Amino acid sequence: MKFLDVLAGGAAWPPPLWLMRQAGRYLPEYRAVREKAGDFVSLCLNPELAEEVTLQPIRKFGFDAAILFSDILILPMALGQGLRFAEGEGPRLPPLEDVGLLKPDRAAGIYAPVIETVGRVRQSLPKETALIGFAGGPATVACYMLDGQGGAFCRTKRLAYERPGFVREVLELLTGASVEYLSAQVSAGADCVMLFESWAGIFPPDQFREFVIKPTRIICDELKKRHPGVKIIGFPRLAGLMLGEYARGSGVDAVGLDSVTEIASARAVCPPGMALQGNLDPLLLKLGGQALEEAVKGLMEEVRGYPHILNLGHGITPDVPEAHVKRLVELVRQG
Ligand code: 1CP
Repeated sequence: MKFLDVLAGGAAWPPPLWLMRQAGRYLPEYRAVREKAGDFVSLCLNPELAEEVTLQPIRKFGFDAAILFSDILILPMALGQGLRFAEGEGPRLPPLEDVGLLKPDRAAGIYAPVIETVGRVRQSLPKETALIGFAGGPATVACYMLDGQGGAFCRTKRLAYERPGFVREVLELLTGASVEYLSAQVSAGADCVMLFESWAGIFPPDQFREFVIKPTRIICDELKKRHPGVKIIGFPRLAGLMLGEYARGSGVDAVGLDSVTEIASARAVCPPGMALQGNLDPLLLKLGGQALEEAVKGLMEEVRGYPHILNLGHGITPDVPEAHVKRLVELVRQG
C-alpha cells in the first residue's frame, strides 16, 4: 500500500493524498446522510451511516486513505461526560470537575459502534486504500473536557498552573483510555492511526513536554507493543519550535504539519527520513484559481523525493467547492 510505504519512510511519486475532514459538510451526500441520522453524535454511533460517509469521499475523489468517520469527543462521551453539538456552534460538554465521575470501565461498551464501523469500512474499501483510525491527543481532548467547549481554553490554561495534579489525573485517564480505544481500532482493521493534537500550541514548553509529548510517548509505546509495526501519525498543531522535540520524543512515525510551518524547517528538526504530512492552507482550497494552482505546484516541488503525504494544514471547511477538490486531486495525480 503506497500510503503505508510512505509512512514507513519511502518516497513515492506522485505523493499519496487525503484531506483532513474529507467527509463532511462540503459534500451534499454527507449533508443528506447527516439529516437522516438526526444529530451528529447519532451519526458517529451508527455503523451503517458512519461507514457510508467514510466511503463517500473515496468514491468521489479516490483519495489514498479513508479516515474513520467519528470525532475526537466520542471518547470523553464514552467515558461518561455529557456531549452535545449545538447547531452551528460546535461541541458542548459539562466542564469536568472530578475525574472520579468518569467511568473508564464502561467506555468500550459505548464506543463499540465506532469499532464496528472500522471493521465494516475495511471490508468495503479498495485494497490499495488505507484506513486511518484516530483519537484526539490527550491534551486536546482534556482541553474540551475541562473547558466544555472550543475557544481559548482559559480554564484548562489556568488549571495547568493552579491544579497541575488535577490536569495530570485527567491526562493519565485519557492516555490509558486512548490506548484501549486505538488498539481496538487497529484490531478491527485500521491500517494506521492518527493522534489529533490540535491545541498542542497553547502550552508553553514545559507543559508541552508533560501534557503533549509524555502522554503521546506512552500511547505510542503501548500500541506498538500490542501491534508490532503499527504506524502512528501525530499532528501537534501549532507546535512551533517544539516540533522537533515532539517528532524525536513522542514515538510517532510521522508528523502532520500545520500551514504555518515551513516544510524545510520541519525537515531540519525531525529525524532524518521521517514521513511528513500536510500542509496546504485550507483557505486555498476554498479560493481555488491561480492561488491554488501555484501553491500546489510549489508544495509538490518541495516534497518530491521525500516521504510525504499530501494534505491540508488543518481540516477542510464546509464552504469549499467540490470542483476545487477535484482540481487538487488532478494536480497531485499528474505529478
Ligand atoms: O455538523 C456536522 O456535520 C459536524 C461537523 C463535524 C465533523 C464532520 C465535527 C464536529 N466533527 C466531524 C468529524 C471529524 N472530526 C473527523 C472525521 C474524519 C474526517 O473526515 O477527518 C475527525 C478526524 C475529527 C477530529 C476533530 N474533532 C478534531 C481534531 C481535528 C481538528 O479539526 O482540529 C477536533 C478539534 C474536533 C472537535 C470538533 N468536532 C466538530 C467540531 C465543529 C469540532 C471543533 C470545535 C471547535 O471549534 O473547537
